[in-house]
Amino acid sequence: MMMRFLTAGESHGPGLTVMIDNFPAGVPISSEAINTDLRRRQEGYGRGGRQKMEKDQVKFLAGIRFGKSTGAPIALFIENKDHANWNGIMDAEGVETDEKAFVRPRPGHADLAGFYKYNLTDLRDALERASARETAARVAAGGIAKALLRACGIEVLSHVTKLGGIAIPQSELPASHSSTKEWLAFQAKVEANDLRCAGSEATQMEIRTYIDETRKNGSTLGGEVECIAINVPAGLGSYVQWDRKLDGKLAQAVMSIQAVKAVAIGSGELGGTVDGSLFHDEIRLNTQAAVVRPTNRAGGLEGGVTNGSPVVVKAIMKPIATLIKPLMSVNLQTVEEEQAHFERSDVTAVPACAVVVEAMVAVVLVQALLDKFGEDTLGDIQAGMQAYQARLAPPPSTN
Ligand code: EPS
Repeated sequence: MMMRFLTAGESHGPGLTVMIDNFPAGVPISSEAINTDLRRRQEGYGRGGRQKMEKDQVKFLAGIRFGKSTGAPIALFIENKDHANWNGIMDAEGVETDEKAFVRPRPGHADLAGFYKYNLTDLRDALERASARETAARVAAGGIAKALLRACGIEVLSHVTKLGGIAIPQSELPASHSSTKEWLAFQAKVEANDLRCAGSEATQMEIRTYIDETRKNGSTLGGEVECIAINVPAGLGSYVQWDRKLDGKLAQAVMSIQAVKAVAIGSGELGGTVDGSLFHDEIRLNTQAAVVRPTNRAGGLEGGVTNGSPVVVKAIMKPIATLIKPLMSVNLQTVEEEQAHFERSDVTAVPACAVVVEAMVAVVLVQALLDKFGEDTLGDIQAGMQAYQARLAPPPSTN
């Protein structure tokens, strides 16, 4: 059985619940690291009013004892502080009032899908569950996954590469083959600004100004983020069957994030525009006769299997569908054209999306790691990794 997680919870319900099944015993887990990620997800220039109300904190309900996983299912809870303001609307029991029914679906959101699929008369049920509030639960699950990866020497990082069509210039981006130390220094630099990007002050200013203008115009912005997992051993995933290819699994997990519309592995898009000699990463030997890959356009994956280079996943987020100046829609009660519903929105959540991508990538890497090295205890996994790495001689190294 593969490690997996499920979430439950509405955006304005009492809170979000996460259940993680098949997670190994003995993994050191701290609420502090998870709360740091939850805070990172709430931040970022362009966020809206909801984030000022919430102070997301994880509560451990099961599966963790004295700071370590026990092997039992892990249950987590994150409270929605805003729930207190939704009395009479988000009650689990009682009688529904029609007056406040939400009947004008937002183009780009799940509202109309909820009407078709679940026969909803109040589209709130779609809004509540499809809302990106659910990504807080994913980040908590990702925090548990990251704890295991960290114990195995793997770190998952991220940064914003484009926002509202403004790209961080190539010269300001990191080289994809930097050492671990360089990556960690890069991440610290990214964390220090509210766009979570590597851009210069001038680039950041340009982006912030564009976000401010878009807010005034009543609209929203999307962008692109990049997630990098470093020290991932070669050999995770498999090329032998379509549903065992790790690039495919990563794409599915990242594409499932609210508002993500495109996913690429490494420099995937470049592959459609240059010839093979400019795309593929040469296989060379360093002075210690270890196999090295001087470039990483493959994003650490060849044949759906990790190759020892950092695993690089890019995600493109569309602009948030809830617009202050709404697009046209149809009132499903009166069957007349009207503007779509507006409640509250962010101008952009691209910096937050980067943190959510980290979480989803971490979960998929944990699944692949457990598939290769067993899934019962951290000690067995670490011993398996050591023996495996000893077999890989000379070991693939990107440093
Ligand atoms: C979000 C919480 C939501 C939105 C946003 C993301 O809270 P509320 O609906 O109460 O404002 O701020 O989600 C959307 C705009 C959306 O369309 O899903 C969060 O916690 O990330």
